Amino acid sequence: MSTVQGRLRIAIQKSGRLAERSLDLVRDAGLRVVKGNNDLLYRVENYPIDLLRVRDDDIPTFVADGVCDLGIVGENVLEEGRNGGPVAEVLMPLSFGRCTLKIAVPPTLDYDGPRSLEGRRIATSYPRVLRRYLDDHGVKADIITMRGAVEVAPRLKLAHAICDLVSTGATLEANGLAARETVLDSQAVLIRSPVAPEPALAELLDSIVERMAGVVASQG
Ligand code: PRT
Ligand code: ZN
Repeated sequence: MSTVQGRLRIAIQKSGRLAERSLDLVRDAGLRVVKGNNDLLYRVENYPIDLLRVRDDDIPTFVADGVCDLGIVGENVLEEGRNGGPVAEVLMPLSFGRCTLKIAVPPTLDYDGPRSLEGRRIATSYPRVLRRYLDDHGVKADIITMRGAVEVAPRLKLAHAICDLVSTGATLEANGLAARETVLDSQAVLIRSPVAPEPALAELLDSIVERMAGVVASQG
């Protein structure tokens, strides 16, 4: 599908925490990005490449299905999206967008390891990743899925604990929650489609990946 227009497609987050750094990486790799006449698509003027600007949650599927050839997304989103279908290949970590998916609890919950979560209710935006973690630790707990504002769930008595992304820890602290377990360490990664591009674009794709690797390496 990516090949119908004779152009490669790279999926990046439209706006949010990864958007700017993703665009920087593309530019540093030598791609001259120009805004198209719509917000969704930016064009690269010196190569047959388009940037598809979407919500980060859509990126793993677009790349896995071959709608896009490359993508930049957080490992947390990639892990949550795993559903037994085709998967994008992780080419390299990008050293930005670092965060950790953690289980955090209020001081009122007597905590002594994952077993303390048995029979409890945990609010999260990452139900699949959390379920795998709980299964691995032999813990049976109820998961309630929230799209945002997960950190307020204990105060509203919606849940006994939360499982959410943490970077500075300020959000947990502001909500009187203490981090107890690390479920997943995450950063942005470059992913590649399992669907091959049209032959005329294969070499370009490899060279773009190589240049991005060079940029990442030079940033130490
Ligand atoms: O609109 P779209 O769906 O594309 O964006 P989004 O709202 O889903 O994601 P966005 O832009 O918030 O985050 C994009 C990616 O950045 C995430 O998927 C992570 O890979 C990465 N990232 C890095 C983070 C954080 N750090 C982070 N701190 N994503 C979210 N947070 C949130 C967290 O959920 C919590 O609410 O920030 C808060 C905690 O931050 P601290 O600093 O208070 O600990
Ligand atoms: Zn999202």
